[in-house]
Amino acid sequence: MSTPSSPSGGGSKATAAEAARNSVSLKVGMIGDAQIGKTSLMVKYVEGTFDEDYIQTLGVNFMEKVVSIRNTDITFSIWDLGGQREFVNMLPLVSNDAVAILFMFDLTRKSTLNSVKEWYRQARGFNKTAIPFLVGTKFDMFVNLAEEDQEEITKQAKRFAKAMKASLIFCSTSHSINVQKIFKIVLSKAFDLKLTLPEITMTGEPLLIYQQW
Ligand SMILES: Nc1nc2c(ncn2[C@@H]2O[C@H](COP(=O)(O)OP(=O)(O)O)[C@@H](O)[C@H]2O)c(=O)[nH]1
Ligand SMILES: [Mg+2]
Repeated sequence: MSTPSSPSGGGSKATAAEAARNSVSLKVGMIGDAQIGKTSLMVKYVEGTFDEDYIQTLGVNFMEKVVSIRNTDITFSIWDLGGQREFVNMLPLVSNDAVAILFMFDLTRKSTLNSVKEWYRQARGFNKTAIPFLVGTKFDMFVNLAEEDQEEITKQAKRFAKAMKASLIFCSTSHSINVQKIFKIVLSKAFDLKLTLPEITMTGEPLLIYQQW
């Protein structure tokens, strides 16, 4: 009996092409209070879907997404920590070895922005080199707030981001605002790539501030 054979060397060619590809892995941690939209953002970025039903994260969620630039496959591994204080002992799992940490808050709940201070202090204890991001969620609801409230939260978010030397991004997962861009900026910062995304700095707009403060 003869064994099936592939046309001259096809198999080995494919292997050579594969070997020419580089692959790297990028861990991104997501941290912040409960109910601010961390899990939603991760699922939206990885699977492209948004579900209004709230499922509380128990402990830690983890998802992967591969993006390719030229001949490099980049695997984002995204770690999302349950916001309840009892999960704080899992903070090292999310923070350790992360290349970037998204410190997240709900743009419609100021208390969640105040919490960022403590989240930042604790996460920095485990990881001093991760590239920090301050990410405000639910921008779709934020625009319905009174103008003074919008201004105050924006001002404080800018102040925090400056102090953290963090990029500042306002996003909406439900309305697909700035979701992809967060991870584009992570990528550009991690690999020192030039990015041509225009910044958005005006109050009332979905902020995108990622160059120098
Ligand atoms: N309007 C609006 N609701 C959102 C958005 N992102 C998340 N939510 C809702 O906020 C709630 C909490 O979301 P979840 O991702 O579970 O928050 P987590 O506890 O931080 O992981 C859910 O009911 C989501 O549907 C958003 O961009 N806009
Ligand atoms: Mg969650």
